[in-house]
Amino acid sequence: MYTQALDQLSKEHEHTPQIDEGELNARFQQRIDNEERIEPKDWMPDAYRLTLIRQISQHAHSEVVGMLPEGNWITRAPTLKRKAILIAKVQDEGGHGAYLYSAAETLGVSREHLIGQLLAGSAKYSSIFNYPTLTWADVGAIGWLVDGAAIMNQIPLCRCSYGPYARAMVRICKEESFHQRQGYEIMITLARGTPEQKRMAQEALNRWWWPALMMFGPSDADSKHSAQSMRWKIKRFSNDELRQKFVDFTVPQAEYLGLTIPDPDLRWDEETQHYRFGEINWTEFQEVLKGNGPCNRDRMAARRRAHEEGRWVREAAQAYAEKQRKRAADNSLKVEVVS
Ligand code: BYC
Repeated sequence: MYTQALDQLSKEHEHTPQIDEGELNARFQQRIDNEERIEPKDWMPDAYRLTLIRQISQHAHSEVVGMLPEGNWITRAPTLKRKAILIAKVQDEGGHGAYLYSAAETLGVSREHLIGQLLAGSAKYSSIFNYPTLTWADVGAIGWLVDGAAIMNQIPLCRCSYGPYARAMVRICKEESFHQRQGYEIMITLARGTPEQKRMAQEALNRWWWPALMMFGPSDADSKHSAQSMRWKIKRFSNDELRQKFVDFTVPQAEYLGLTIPDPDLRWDEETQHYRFGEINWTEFQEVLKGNGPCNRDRMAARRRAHEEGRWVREAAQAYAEKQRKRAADNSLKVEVVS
């Protein structure tokens, strides 16, 4: 539907040569500066469209691949209540993927194309989901740290300049905030449990702390897209700003749990009123992005298998939709003949 609208729009522009590209760009930036929302049928620079397709599709892929590490624990959750909550959380992530693919489609790209890129291994998804969930405490640490980092990054996206992305983020953030609480509640239970449970919680924190900091992306000096994305108000804060906010927010939570952040350089800085933290291992980050993290191959294999195994569902849904469409067409024909 939107793809047709975009075709129509570009045809209209073919017939309005009096407005040159520079002028269109200037007007577009003015709208952004005035905090106006950009909607699918509005004119936008190709680079803006491509940046959004890149970011939104990577985000959608992250949600879908993000179902795997936790999904791994559904059959092994310690109680029925924990199992029901975890199933609901994993389903939410699938829903987030669905809203985000829809938001990307408003930019004139098909969901099939984007999923094809993921399955072919040519699309990125968040580095964090290439780490293993070794114990139940990892499910708690993911909720607390990974969803906590996700909220920090995604709340500002609710004010992103592109309307469909911003609107999708509102509901996603509400759900992520519930996810973060359920993870923290698992951590509280473990931290107040037996010495063995507390040890599990500490080990999970040790495993997830640094990968959670990497979720925010490369440092500002190495972030190739940040400057332009901030001018377009797709991003409202830089990677380092959000990472710092996350550290400031999370360290007191670890203290409340009685757990130790695995960073010997972590300290409160009175002068800046922020926590200072140690150097992130950017070599590890780059390796994970290249496909060499601990679970990259497993994650892709699991997604490809799920896609194949779900083929019959997609075909059945399409056949049903076709049958409904034919029935509706036949009925409208009958109405015409009668009248
Ligand atoms: N992992 O110039 P930069 C979730 C890439 S889902 C992998 O700073 P940008 C959840 C980046 O894409 C969490 N790749 O880029 C789900 C770029 O590569 P390309 C996902 C990364 O876009 C289930 C290159 O590095 N959240 O929370 O300005 C269960 C240079 O980076 C990463 C989102 O997707 C990474 N960590 O900023 C639980 C949020 N970081 O495209 C939880 C939306 C960077 O040039 N996305 N790269 O090949 C964003 O906010 C931004 O895209 C980023 C990166 C902050 C991630």
